[in-house]
Amino acid sequence: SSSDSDGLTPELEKAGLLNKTKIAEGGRKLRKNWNPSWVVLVGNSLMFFKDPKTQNTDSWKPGNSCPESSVDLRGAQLQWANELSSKKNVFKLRTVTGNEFLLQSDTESVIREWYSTIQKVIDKLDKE
Ligand code: I3P
Repeated sequence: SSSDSDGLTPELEKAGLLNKTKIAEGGRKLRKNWNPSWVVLVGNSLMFFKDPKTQNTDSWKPGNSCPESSVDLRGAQLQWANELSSKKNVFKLRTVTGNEFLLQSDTESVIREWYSTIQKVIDKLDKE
């Protein structure tokens, strides 16, 4: 990997485009607002960036890559949640702070890989 496991630079585990909506903030239900999001899993954090295709080019440059939001995966919970959406291939991510997100891909293999990669990080953190 690019970080060479130096113990200081978090490992880039995975990155890709998913559909995302936040459905709760601190346990309070929110109205869904699905949007494509560039999702990056680095170390213990899942970071959400604007879809590079829909934003202006200036805001997607190296060094100008501040995430829209970031989720700490320590203590987080994942579950398949097809009952929570009319879309297929949906899972729910719940943080310890009671923020809930749905993540979705039309491609089943894509969403399965994300689920298992995030679950592995959560499991690793649970053992620490
Ligand atoms: C919502 C929108 C969402 C839909 C949600 C609707 O309507 O159509 O896409 O979620 O369904 O309420 P609005 O734009 O008026 O807020 P899914 O696409 O995940 O089904 P829901 O209320 O049953 O969650």
